[in-house]
Amino acid sequence: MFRIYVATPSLGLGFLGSYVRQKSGCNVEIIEPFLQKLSREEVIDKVLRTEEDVFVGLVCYTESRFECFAFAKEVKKARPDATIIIGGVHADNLDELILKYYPFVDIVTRGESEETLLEIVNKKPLNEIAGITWRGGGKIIRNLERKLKENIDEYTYDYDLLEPWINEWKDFEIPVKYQKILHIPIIVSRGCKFNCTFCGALDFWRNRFRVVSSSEIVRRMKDIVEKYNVGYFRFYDALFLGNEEQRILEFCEILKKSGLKVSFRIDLRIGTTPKVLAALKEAGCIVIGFGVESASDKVLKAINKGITKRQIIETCEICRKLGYWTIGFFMISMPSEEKNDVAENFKIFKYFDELNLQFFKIHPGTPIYRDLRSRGEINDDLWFDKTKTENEYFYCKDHFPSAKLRRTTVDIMILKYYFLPTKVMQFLKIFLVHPFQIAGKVIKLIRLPLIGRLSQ
Ligand code: B12
Ligand code: SF4
Repeated sequence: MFRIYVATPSLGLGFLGSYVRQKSGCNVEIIEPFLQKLSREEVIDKVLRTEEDVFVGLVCYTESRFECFAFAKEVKKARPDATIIIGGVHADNLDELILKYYPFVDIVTRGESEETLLEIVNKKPLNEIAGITWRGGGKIIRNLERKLKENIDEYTYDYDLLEPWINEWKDFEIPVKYQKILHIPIIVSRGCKFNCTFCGALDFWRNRFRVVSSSEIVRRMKDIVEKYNVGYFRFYDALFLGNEEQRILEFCEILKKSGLKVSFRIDLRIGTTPKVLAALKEAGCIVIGFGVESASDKVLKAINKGITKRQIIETCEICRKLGYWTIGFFMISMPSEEKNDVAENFKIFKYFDELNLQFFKIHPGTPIYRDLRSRGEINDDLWFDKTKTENEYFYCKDHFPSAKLRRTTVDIMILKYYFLPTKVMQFLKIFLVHPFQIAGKVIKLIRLPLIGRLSQ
């Protein structure tokens, strides 16, 4: 199973591979071409050398969709007997169209896919497998939806599938002193209880939020520390433990009692209470990411973020007092945003230790997309027309005024931010430990446009 050009090991593939291997005993190989530095030809060669029945699964994100399909096409050409399976968040919404546009794709799995993939690999008749869209008798057939499991403790992630290169993975957004210890990515929940209009999480996880029990999370952490001598966990959950106060306090208590001494990073909501922030700090949390998106109350309201500029500042100040390293995730070109709203963002950057800036892009399955589609202003052909990819940023100009801002205007604002004395000092410190990382960032800074390219 493989995925294209992403620096973080795929969490989805890890869960799928682990489950299928545990339940069927078949051989599973996860290929991360980017992390393993493998060329397209080398990956295809691996497929060609496989002697048994070949099931080739590909992750499909909106951003990587064209590479994903180009790859699938080449694999099918090289190995016509291979079953090409596409899964992941982009495919979930466009299953039938993907099969219509791309004859080399055999099956699209919709939503959570551990059970679905297991049944495919076990060769259950395709018409009996819930949650797939496939080809049968010259037609595209959409089977019934798969019911989600209540308890996700059973879905585990076997890191040995990522050996030996898992030890090379690093979270570069954190303080330098923590970059010397071994890192590992982890995720312990599925879904989100909020409904920001630009996000597809609610739709993809069928309006459900599920989380692994706190005692099981701590057991997994202990196990990973014993096996890999890891000292730093990056939790990739959209919001750590759903941002539920009681659940987080219980987790901190169990972690403390376990005697495990590790550092970790999580994402939380702006407005999280001082009590929760203090408990997490005591338990070993050192870095918190906040999905801020904008510092303009008007924009925050338009995207249904449910937070205010005042709360952003208050939460950052509490974090500063507690000694956290904070990362602010911002987006530019949001609905209703104008030039002065963008300027608001720049005023608030100083409250964060690290920033992650992106230009807003529209995605299928999001409330914004559905709204525009229902008004006839956009249609699904967009996802299949390569000439329109750049337009994903800007085609909604009438609705998103700041999308009209020239890229260079925003890039200059960013450059000014990165040349603030505090930022220059921070870069210098990191340079002493990781010269190549900083050299890479500087090259990216010089090569405008900047935005969206500064994150990992
Ligand atoms: C964690 C996360 C990340 C991590 C990814 C970690 C990783 N390497 O896996 C990081 C921070 C790297 C990340 C980056 C981005 N992310 Co993100 N991310 C998430 C998040 C918060 C959770 C995903 C999750 O729960 N994973 C857990 C596993 C179990 O789920 P999964 O990966 O989806 O895999 C399951 C199924 O999708 C399916 N499946 C997946 N792959 C395959 C392959 C096959 C063959 C099969 C059969 C099935 C299958 O089965 C898996 C197991 O059930 C979601 C939001 C949310 N709450 O859902 C957004 C989300 C997935 N991300 C999103 C986006 C936009 C991005 C970025 C483009 C952001 C950016 N502008 O840079 C990047 C690019 C990602 C990329 N190209 O890889 C969007 C996706 C929109 C889209 N249509 O593509 C989401 C939905 C949030 C949103 N804003 O709407 N992300
Ligand atoms: S952006 Fe984050 S908080 Fe908002 S719905 Fe998506 S995952 Fe949830």
